[in-house]
Amino acid sequence: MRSAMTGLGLLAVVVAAGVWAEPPSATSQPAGAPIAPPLPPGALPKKLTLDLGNKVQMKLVLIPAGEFMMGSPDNEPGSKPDEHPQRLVKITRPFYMGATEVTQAQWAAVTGTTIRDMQAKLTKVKWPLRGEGPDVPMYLVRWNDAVGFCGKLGAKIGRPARLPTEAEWEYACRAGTKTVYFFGDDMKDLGQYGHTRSVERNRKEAYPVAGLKPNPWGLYDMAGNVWEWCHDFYDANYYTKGENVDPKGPATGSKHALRGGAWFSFGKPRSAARQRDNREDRWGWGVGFRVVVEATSRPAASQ
Ligand SMILES: [Ca+2]
Repeated sequence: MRSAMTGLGLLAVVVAAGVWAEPPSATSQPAGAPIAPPLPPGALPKKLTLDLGNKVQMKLVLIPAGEFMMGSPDNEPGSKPDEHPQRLVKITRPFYMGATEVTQAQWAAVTGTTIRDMQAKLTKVKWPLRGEGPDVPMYLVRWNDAVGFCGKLGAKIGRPARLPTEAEWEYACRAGTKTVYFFGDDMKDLGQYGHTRSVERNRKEAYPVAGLKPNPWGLYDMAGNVWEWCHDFYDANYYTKGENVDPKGPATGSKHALRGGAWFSFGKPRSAARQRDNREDRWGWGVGFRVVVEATSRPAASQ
């Protein structure tokens, strides 16, 4: 029955108190592309739960529009030049962000493939699996793999899905905070919020998602567990160029931005810390992603 439903493109999307069925849209949209007028503040459900089939769900939380100071102050201990100067960035549209990193169960429900399938695709280094299970975050994904997942997810739910921009990621991570971490300035509290080897030195694999406390906006594992791909090409100097309203990153580049640190990181997953990569295998066992779904007044397919 479920496969027949899928064939008809009738996949239920559960939103807060309501349920509707809708046809899928053709593709995902580029980051920030106009989709539909945003609803007035307060009119959007605070949470979105997507039914992906096979009893697999994806929970997302509403991130409000707003503005924040992106980057770190010059005197923040451990900060890097690519986080400077701090700049006021405006996010003009609310959006839904995955409450967790995409899990292996969610990956399988959307793509029909497993982490072992992805492992078999590795060509340069045959990394062993570093955590396997339905609630373990998906990794061994290149940027293109993550974008492909978002496209399939968007088609499945009938709403545009994509990777967060780097600005959206940091805005959501900070969740209104101005401290080094979203939980304050003191690294000693990291163990309550983030999985890294700074907390558990001998850890050998990723953790199931949402095992620790979320950030103030309900996002889990924004510090640690797996690195998270962002939409943007990485450019250390991009934010010195005045791109301050819904910035999407450079138009071209050779590397993409990563955020948040991973379970094997010894470094400090400060909210402003940036990382990047283009290598297909080097980071494969520690890089995953979370998705953004556009918050629109109507499903994209009905526009
Ligand atoms: Ca993470």
